[in-house]
Amino acid sequence: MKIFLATENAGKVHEVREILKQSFADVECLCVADLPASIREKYHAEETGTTYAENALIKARALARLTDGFVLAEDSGFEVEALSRAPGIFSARYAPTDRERCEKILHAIKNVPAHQRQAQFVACVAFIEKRKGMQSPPVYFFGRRVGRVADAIRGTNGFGYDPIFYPEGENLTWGEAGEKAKVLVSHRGLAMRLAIQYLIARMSQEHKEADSIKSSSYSSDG
Ligand code: ITT
Repeated sequence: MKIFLATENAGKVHEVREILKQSFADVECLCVADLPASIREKYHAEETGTTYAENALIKARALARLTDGFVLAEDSGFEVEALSRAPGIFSARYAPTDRERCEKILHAIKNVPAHQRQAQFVACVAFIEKRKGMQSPPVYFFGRRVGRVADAIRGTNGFGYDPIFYPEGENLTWGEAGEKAKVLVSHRGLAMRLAIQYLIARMSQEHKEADSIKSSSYSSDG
């Protein structure tokens, strides 16, 4: 089975592939970077939405314009309570690099005490199917993981804000804990697991439809 993933973020690609591998033995997950250059250069997804869902759909549609099949896109963000849930949908654009983004958050809440440093990661996965040039309506899946902001950058695993995030109940940041502790239970992992359940149901429906077409053509033959 082939799934197209509308993202240019290598960290997301890695995690989504890990999650898909847990459910499908034969999945091939192609992201924007895997497409031939002549197609890749036509991928433009300007994130002008005001919600995660709008941005996820913009990305999914941008890729579905260039290919047929199952297309997934994901928009996510880091929301810090003490910053009125900023940076939120602007998480990727909050500062130029991952490290600078983490430092900017730490600086912005440097005087906020530990018990008021709540934060959460949020993800929205959009799924569309493109067949014979037609895009299906989108289906959305959401995931959220609550926790708190660390006092300093801790660990080098993961990407983005992972080194400053302690998921609730844990005493290692995602930067320290490593991939196994994060991937399936993260905001992305939770949203993707819902998307996978939907995909499995969708594929089984497709097989049934194909079988019923086969058996009706046998009966009209015979
Ligand atoms: P695409 O749009 O190409 O998918 P992006 O990085 O721009 O890549 P988003 O617009 O969804 O993706 O921005 C999400 C940002 O939120 C991401 O760049 C990180 O800074 C942060 N983020 C999301 N999920 C994260 C995670 O699991 N760990 C750390 N930071 C994360």
